[in-house]
Amino acid sequence: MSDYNVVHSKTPVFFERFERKDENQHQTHYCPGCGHGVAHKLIADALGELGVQDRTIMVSPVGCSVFAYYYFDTGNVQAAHGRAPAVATALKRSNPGAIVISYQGDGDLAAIGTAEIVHVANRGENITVFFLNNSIYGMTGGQMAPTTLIGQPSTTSPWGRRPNGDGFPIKMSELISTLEAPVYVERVALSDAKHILQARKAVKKALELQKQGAGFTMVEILSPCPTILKMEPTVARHWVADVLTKQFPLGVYRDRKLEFTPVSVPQKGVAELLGITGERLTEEERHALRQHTRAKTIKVAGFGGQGILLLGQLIAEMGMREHMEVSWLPSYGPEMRSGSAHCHVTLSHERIGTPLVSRPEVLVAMNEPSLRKFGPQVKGGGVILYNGHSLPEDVKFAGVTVDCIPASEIADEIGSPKVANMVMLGAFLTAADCLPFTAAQTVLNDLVKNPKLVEMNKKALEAGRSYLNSAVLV
Ligand SMILES: Cc1ncc(C[n+]2csc(CCOP(=O)(O)OP(=O)(O)O)c2C)c(N)n1
Ligand code: SF4
Repeated sequence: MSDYNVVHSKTPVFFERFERKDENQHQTHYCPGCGHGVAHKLIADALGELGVQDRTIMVSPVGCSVFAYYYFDTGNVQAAHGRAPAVATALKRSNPGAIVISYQGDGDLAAIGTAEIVHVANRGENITVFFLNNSIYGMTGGQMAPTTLIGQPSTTSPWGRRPNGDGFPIKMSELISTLEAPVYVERVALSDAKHILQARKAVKKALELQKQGAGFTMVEILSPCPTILKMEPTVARHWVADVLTKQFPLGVYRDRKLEFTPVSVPQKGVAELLGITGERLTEEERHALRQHTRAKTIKVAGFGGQGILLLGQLIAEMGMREHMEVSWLPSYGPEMRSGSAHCHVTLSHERIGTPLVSRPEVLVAMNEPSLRKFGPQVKGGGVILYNGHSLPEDVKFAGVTVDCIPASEIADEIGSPKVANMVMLGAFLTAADCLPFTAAQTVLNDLVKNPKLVEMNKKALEAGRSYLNSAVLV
């Protein structure tokens, strides 16, 4: 009988079950013997020991570890390939109290993301980067990485990497530690128990330094990828120890105090920084003020030069002044004039999750192509406002209200084709009934500086409203 108990327990920093494929919720998606799983465990243990799980945000990359968010019960953000350090910068600056981790593979960090990592390190952002160097692109099946060794075959260098043409392996820890700002850079290896213990210490130290606000920290972790290297897991580990560490020597490359104060962000909110705070309202007051507004998702579309984006901006501005949550997302082609342009606008009484409006409740279509393109996306019960006397003969929409307003003609009569968007705004406010008409007049007074234009715009606004009202009466 043994005189000790073996206790297998999982740190609570990992989810109890990994909510991925039904039958595999007790295990990760990593191959047997992969270093990612070990690295995850070291990070999770350190977060638990430092008591920072609840304020940690993990930025996972594109690569085999793209699913890190299935495992870490922390904040999680998935970044575009190579962009994790830039995303981590934004997260840290907007949440200075958070522990922010950028977790990246060697393809992610040292190829497509070279610019991001260099500049983030150079600015001394107070984040921690865990850089998994397995010498190859794992997820995509074994292409040459910037870290691939001389002579090492890959699917894109089956003859083995040759300096002449392929360049030399990039030593990121050495490169990053030539910069002034980083405070701690160490390279470790997941090759055997002794080295994994050293890696554990390095991981914890980097996070502890971030917790103290010390500055930029990075741990490069040499890691086995048995699948792509076509090795048994134990052989892959030996390979890391015997071969990979020869090219990438282990050790501490930087460990010092920062000689300047790390990036400190003013603790002011964004609105305060932009000088647009206005009065501070309680949620009840805000609620009361929103009584005469209604939430709406809107798409405004047409061609460049028709004031499409401005029309969307004005609607968003009006909503904001009515104490609503708003978003405005433009989309336009490379041409400044006559290319297609559209914008997504959301007016809401709740915080907005995404600025994308793929099923609008209201479509303002300033030309025929945008009517044909976006009309079918309008939600049942929604409204289409079309710039024209009538719909083209072959266009029909079921379950939505269609109002045709010859806005361009009305604008010509007023004196400028440019105010067609204001005619449509007048019609929009009447048909969509989500914002008070007076809101538009106030916004125009404040935003349009030329008094002549203000008058013309107001006329156009009124004309749009009257046209729609009279059309409804007829
Ligand atoms: C913009 C973009 N380019 C290329 C890809 C394809 N891609 C996905 S993962 C990857 C490389 C991943 O290698 P690495 O960062 O070393 O991570 P590993 O899979 O080895 O952990 C590439 C090139 C992509 N997803 N997005
Ligand atoms: S391919 Fe390599 S890096 Fe990716 S999960 Fe498998 S062993 Fe790990």
